[in-house]
Amino acid sequence: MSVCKMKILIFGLFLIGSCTVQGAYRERYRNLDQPSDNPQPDKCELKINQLKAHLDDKINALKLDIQKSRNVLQPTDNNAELHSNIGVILLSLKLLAADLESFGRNLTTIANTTSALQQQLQITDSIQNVFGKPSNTITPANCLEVKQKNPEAPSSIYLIQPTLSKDQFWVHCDMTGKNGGWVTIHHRSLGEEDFYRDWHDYKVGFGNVAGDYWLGLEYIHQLTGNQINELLIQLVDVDGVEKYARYSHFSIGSEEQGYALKVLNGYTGTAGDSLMYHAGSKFSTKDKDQDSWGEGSCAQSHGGAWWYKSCDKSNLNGRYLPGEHPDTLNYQSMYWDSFRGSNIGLKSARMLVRPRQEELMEDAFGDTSLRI
Ligand SMILES: [Ca+2]
Repeated sequence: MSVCKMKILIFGLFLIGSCTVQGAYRERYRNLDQPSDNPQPDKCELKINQLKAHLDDKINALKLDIQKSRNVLQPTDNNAELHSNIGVILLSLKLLAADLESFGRNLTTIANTTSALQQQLQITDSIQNVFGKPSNTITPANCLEVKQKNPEAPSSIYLIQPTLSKDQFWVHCDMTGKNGGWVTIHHRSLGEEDFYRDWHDYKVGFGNVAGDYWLGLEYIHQLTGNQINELLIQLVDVDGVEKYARYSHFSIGSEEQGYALKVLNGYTGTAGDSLMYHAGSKFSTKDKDQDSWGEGSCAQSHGGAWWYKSCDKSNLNGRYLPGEHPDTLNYQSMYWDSFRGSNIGLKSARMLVRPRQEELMEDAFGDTSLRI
């Protein structure tokens, strides 16, 4: 074969190879440049798979071209320049083929990722179909934040996450009147829930958040442990008389601190102060005696769970015994000493907390719009 023929053949081979490669790239751009009227993951995945299959065919065709070239273009003379050109062109074709293979592998990865994304979207859709779409905003830390974000928010059950809490949890928020934003931590008005329970139950809470319930010491700590809160206690006796006790400063400690009533101050109200006696005391249950009565267990003796000292001037987790009861049951009912005494059980009681704010303290003093 003459040098001239060889050069033409090489040039032709180069054109063939270039056309094959350029065709493959044109095909790629043609596919990728097509307008996407609906970029859904399933359509993207289909398109990628089609493109990959097409490129695989092109790569295989190119490999065959290269192999044929090797067979045809084996140098037969000692033209060093020609040999060198052949070598360079073959090497370029090899590199192009390698690039295409790499490109194909990347497309495979993209296809797999797209498939996984599609599955995630399907799972998310399923969850949203059951629970509704989540809010784009951060979960409120307490009911006051719920109220501030939406002044028209009604009294209801809301999901909150205090800054001390790792998890979200449901609470009842009282949004009554302009001074709402209270988290209900304790509520009894039906007497259907057993409140004579152990430490674990008082720690994690129990009852129906929409009815009679105890929020749980751990949650109360998370709500009140790192900021000044106020506490509102609402009481109703069997005659329907309503009283309240309000404390401008309220906080309970951690479990390591026995969920002690570590901050309590600033009483105002109409029910009288029957809680200050308990300030500083740890919480006690029937199976965890942390009171200061050395001879016995206040929780067992008085049938409840409270910040017993030795022992109590209030017992809102005591037995549900509305009205007057015999002396043998003295101190055992849900009572508030400065309201109706220790031998008359109340009909309803609620305890509510919210972050303390000066303007709310002034406005809400004696707020009669709050109802149990
Ligand atoms: Ca004791």
